[in-house]
Amino acid sequence: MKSFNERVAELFAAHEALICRPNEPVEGGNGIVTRYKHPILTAEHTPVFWRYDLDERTNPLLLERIGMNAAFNSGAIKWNGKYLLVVRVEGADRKSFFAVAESPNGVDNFRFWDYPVTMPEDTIPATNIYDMRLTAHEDGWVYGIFCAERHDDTAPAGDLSSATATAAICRTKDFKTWQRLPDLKTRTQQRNVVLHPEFVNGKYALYTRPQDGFIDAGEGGGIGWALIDDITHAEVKNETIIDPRHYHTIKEVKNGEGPHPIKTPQGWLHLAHGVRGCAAGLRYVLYMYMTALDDPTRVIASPAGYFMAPVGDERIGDVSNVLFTNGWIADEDGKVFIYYASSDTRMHVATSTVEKLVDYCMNTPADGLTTASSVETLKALIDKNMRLIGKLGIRK
Ligand code: BGC
Ligand code: BMA
Repeated sequence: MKSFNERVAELFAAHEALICRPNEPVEGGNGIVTRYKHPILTAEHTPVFWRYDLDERTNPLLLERIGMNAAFNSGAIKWNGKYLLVVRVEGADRKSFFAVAESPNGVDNFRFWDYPVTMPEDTIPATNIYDMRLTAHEDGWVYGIFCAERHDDTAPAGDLSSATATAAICRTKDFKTWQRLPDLKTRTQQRNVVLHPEFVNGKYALYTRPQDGFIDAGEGGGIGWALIDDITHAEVKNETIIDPRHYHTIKEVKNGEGPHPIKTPQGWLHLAHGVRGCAAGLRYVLYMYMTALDDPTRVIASPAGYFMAPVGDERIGDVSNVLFTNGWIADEDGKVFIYYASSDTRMHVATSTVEKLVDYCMNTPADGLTTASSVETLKALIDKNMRLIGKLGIRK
């Protein structure tokens, strides 16, 4: 029979082995992004000392006391040379909270800091908080905008599911102490609100996602944009839709900005999620678009279809058929680390470069919105290739 201390040591050793497991790129793919073999964070990556009471007197059987369910939808930032994620960790009790995990190389060895984030409340406390977007703003603060969810008390008695989604705003300079600012004031509910990293006309600028209800985007037409006078009392006064939803596309039902866009010489590079409905429920995929440098609201490239969709094990989880992203990091050398979660369960990384992603956006045909148009687009590429294939003598 192993002693209590031996069993504790085993728990720590197994956890350490999981965290230090090297990740490796998956060969093949479409040339645009490289996926990695292992998820970078799961519930099992949370520290042993979050889940177990390590005192033999109070936990002689060494049972798990606080279950962790998932580690997903993470904000991302490069900080003091480290790849930092502000992870949405969800306990077995269905409450999400934020916790920082850091890696030396962006693809493996992600380790949670010892304590989760203590997020101050706004005047009305939230029941649940999730999906933080991080922005190192030119004003010197790092902002986090996330969704604060509260029960909708106007719902009929007995309806325990109606809720409200509000954009909550906080800021930090060290990821340890977080200052909470008042929640965003807006005409509608909001999820997927993201702070643009630069002032625009001297104002803070937000990507928004107005929605009629907690789930339904309704008349909220897509990804919006709003200029904010005072971030410490943020209010959306005018909102324009910059990337609309459209019938029979990957963003028919909903869409939302992912992390804030990356500035490139060719324009702002955007990563977003699009949702469509089907018999199996909602299907979430990632897509990209670009906007003009001199006018971040003007779309200059809109490649058709999804950029990444769930594959293999990614398809299955608590909310299956979902890829979601709210974090990416562009290194100085142009390498891009895309942090995405699969099926509301685990975190992954995929890598690319700014050059490839801009090429993808600029040169992938746009969506013609009908089958006939898609077939014409396809035939144009085949025609071009047929001439080349003849010349190259690739095919007899
Ligand atoms: C969940 C989110 C989800 C939202 C809308 C919330 O209760 O925590 O993950 O996006 O509902 O379905
Ligand atoms: C949402 C998002 C995410 C989640 C997704 C799928 O609306 O805000 O939190 O990943 O649904 O459940």
